[in-house]
Amino acid sequence: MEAKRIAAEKAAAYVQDNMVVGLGTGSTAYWAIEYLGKRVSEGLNIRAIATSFQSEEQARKLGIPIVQFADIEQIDITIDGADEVDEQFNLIKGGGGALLREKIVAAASKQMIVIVDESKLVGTLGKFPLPVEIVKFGFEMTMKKLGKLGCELRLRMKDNEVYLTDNGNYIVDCHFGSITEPERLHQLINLIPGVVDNGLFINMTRHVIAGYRSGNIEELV
Ligand code: ABF
Repeated sequence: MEAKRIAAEKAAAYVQDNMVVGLGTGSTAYWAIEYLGKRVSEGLNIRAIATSFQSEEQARKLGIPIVQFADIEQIDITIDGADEVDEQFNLIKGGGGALLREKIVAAASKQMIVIVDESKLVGTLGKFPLPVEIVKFGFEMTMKKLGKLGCELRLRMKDNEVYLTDNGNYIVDCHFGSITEPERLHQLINLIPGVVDNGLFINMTRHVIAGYRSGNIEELV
């Protein structure tokens, strides 16, 4: 927890007055939202867009003003976590189920800071199962086609029910083991009818902040 918290605090310090801020999802982004809430209570003037109902609720409770896409031209900075980060800053995201909103927010942002603890830094992506958001209609067929890409896959469940995203879709967790061509895989997955998007984030960030259990912080740019 400490490693996530210190990375989040460092990232939150990049936020300046009058910025529109994208708020990530997950236990690392949680800390960034907490720090931003503290800074807002001390007078920082920002507007924010959240990547999940959960983060939006947290932000509202802290008094961070929430806006919608109709209210803004673009997002100045987004701070979000990740499940894996490789040396080229390609990411796997979506373990928390918010990958689609996270990608829409990241794509609308001038810059994205990714905050992780050291355990998320990897040489090659793929040990963490890649989350793929799919629509309900025909999901069995969509899953068959995903399986043909060479992964072991599982429909995500929660409390004995099929897990539903904030967008009312399903998530399939695809275990590839090793993803040697992330950009190509990203394209192949998104070409399958029924797939909404997948958790590979390619060339979406140039700034990663990693917290270490030792208390050190590494900024990769
Ligand atoms: C979000 O939260 C997701 O994209 C990712 O799945 C997850 C990271 O989790 P945590 O910060 O809780 O380790 O950023």
